[in-house]
Amino acid sequence: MKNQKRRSWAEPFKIKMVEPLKMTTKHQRETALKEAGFNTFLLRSEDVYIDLLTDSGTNAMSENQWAGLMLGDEAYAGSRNYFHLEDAVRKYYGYKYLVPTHQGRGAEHLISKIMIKPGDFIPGNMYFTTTRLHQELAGGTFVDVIIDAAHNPSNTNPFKGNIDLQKLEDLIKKVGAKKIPYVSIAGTVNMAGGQPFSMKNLKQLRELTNKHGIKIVFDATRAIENAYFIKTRETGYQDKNIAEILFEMCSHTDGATMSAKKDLLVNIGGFLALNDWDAFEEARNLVVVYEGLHTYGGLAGRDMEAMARGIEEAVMFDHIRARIGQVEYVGNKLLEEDVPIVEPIGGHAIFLDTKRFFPHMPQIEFPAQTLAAEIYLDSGVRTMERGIVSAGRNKETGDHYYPKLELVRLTFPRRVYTQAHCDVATESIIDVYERRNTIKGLKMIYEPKYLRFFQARFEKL
Ligand code: P71
Repeated sequence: MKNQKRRSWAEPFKIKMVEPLKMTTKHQRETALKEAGFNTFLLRSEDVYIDLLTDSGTNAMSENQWAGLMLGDEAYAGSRNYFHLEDAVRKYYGYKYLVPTHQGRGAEHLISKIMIKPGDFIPGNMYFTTTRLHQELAGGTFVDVIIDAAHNPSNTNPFKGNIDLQKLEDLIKKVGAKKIPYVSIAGTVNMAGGQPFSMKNLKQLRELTNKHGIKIVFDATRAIENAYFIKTRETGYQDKNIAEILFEMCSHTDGATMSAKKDLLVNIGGFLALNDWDAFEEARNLVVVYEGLHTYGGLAGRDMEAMARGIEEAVMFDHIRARIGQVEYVGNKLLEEDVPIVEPIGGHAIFLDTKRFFPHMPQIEFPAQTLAAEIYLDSGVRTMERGIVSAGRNKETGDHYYPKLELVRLTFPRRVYTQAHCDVATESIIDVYERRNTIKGLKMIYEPKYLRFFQARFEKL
């Protein structure tokens, strides 16, 4: 080792303010977990030591963003922060028109209402819960056209977020282009394990959709993370910077929905961005019904300022390398101990492959829900189920969807936790893995109608 010179990189920031964490005992965690019905969404954050539930809205803002909060222009109409945000979205994402929304699902609601007619089909690179629900509520049917590799956790294709163009062509043939208002494509596909699509695939998708007059709506929530993978994995992009790649990606699409709570380093916010004037006009009109006036969309002026400043920081290479580097650090440590995870390691999270973790447990005993509960009990680390509970039920048959992927997600808030926190979380998972054969599944005792994973309750079998 002596001759091997190791050169590490570290985060491009230092810590100025700290938030104390409560350390709990195993007995306290047992009580908390029972009260929460074995659902990590129902735990009190106070009872959590390291919170890897989500990277959504959990970011640490910079001093520049906090300073921006003080410059909030809280006028009801025409806030200057709206115009700053509009400039930033035009500069980095390249879309012409902006409608702010309180978060991503606000934008999904608007675009679904505007573009989907009952009986339509909306193909996408794997579903996301809120996106699909809004498509269904508008009368549409989501169709998964992601490549098959995405459903296989050990397939190491570097672009598992790609769309299978043949699947899309087959759908067009079957239902007709008129019934497909748009293709919904997401950056670093969340439910596939944070897997990116390639620029090549996006360009091919553009060609195919142009031929049929079908639009592309980009879920740009984690587009910047996708851009990082294009830079580091796709030939021809090594020398381009993240901002250039982001801009090019968006240029191949017609509009975007955005949950700024991820890439854009804020705690709340989102937007719908469009190039088409007519669609924009309708969105600007609808937003006043559901969110707020079209120059604030449910946000405070200060929130829009933090978002505008967040965009500038989010496209910095040093930032995104450290962000994804932290996820890779944990993933590689788990791989060294043979803990089954989705590969390649994704952008925002590590996904434990519960079908391989608990080969003895049938899917109807909720293996991912069980594992998330067990990890919390072991160390106070909170993770999230992304399996049969999240998948919900088929609205026609009423049966559970049985997704191929039964995963537990360890999601990393941006700029929040240190390498030592990462070590604690990793070691806990390795411990649980070592005693995996002694762990029993769960049964569901309460099931809400919509997005059931948020509030469902369970009991130990
Ligand atoms: C995540 C979230 C937040 C979440 C949402 C639903 C269930 C559990 C957790 C939100 C996303 C997302 C993508 C790709 C749209 C939204 C909705 N993700 N697209 O991963 O990942 O945005 O939460 O701001 O409404 O924990 P919103």
